[in-house]
Amino acid sequence: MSERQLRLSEDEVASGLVTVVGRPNVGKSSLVNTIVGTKVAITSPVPHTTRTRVRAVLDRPDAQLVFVDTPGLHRPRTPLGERLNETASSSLEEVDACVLLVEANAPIGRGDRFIAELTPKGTVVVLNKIDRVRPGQLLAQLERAHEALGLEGAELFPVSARSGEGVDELISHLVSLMPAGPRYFPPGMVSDVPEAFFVAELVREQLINFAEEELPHSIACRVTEWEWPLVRCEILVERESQKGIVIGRGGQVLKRVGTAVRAQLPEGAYLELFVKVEKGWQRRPDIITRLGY
Ligand SMILES: Nc1nc2c(ncn2[C@@H]2O[C@H](COP(=O)(O)OP(=O)(O)OP(=O)(O)O)[C@@H](O)[C@H]2O)c(=O)[nH]1
Ligand SMILES: [Mg+2]
Repeated sequence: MSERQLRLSEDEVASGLVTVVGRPNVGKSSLVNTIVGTKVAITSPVPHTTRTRVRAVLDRPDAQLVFVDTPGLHRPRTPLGERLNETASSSLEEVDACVLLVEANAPIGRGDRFIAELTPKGTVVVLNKIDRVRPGQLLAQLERAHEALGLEGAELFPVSARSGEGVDELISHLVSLMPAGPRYFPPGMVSDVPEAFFVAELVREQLINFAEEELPHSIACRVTEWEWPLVRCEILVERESQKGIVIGRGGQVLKRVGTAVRAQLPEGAYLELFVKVEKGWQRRPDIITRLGY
């Protein structure tokens, strides 16, 4: 038993907030999903998938860690991009640990270093996607990470959010960093994302995966009616021409999206999808706020 555990009082465990930050697309949401063992955040091969802060709970007999998944930090080009950055950087306040995620299979560059400079002292560096590199490459990348990030003495953990390799070691280390405290979330609660918001996210995830190159950023989804099992979800696009792409020939795209989302919902769900044009919403802070971003 460690010294810290000896100091725990009866209702206390190792507990705290762990914020996960990094460039877009490095695998933050995938890692958080793997850590908590269920899908709490949507993921995609396209950058800027996550638009909100998502809290996900890892509850164990000896510990409760609340992971905070954040939007990828980047050089913003739209008011939406600025909002995403604000959400991510404000998530770095008052954390018990910070995970800076970088990729094992891509150069660690200025974008990563910029984020490293925003992180608090004692940040844990995680090299993700090790399933994509050979052992020799991984060693070289681990060496480069220290230098490129400028985080002298930072602990480095190679993982694969996809295969789960290295994730247990990372979790054990993070548990060891937590102070003693109460459980902040009730048993069984795995995330703080409201159900309706999550369904809208599932719709957006499918659209990102089906839609064409430029479209993902232009799509926003929101549930407008929740009369379980009836769920009505509105899909916003920015231009009239994008409406057709989202609907697809003969409604094919919407149909595939609906089927894929329903497969992830409790049986009997009846999902209605509508497409609406909200001109240039990415550049309109009032709409960005209304969408919950
Ligand atoms: N091969 C491999 N791919 C991964 C791994 N982790 C994530 N990915 C892929 O990387 C892409 C991005 O993953 P996300 O989890 O959405 O990345 P993110 O950092 O949350 O991205 P944003 O929300 O846009 O900032 C997806 O296609 C994932 O499937 C991994 O360990 N190995
Ligand atoms: Mg994400």
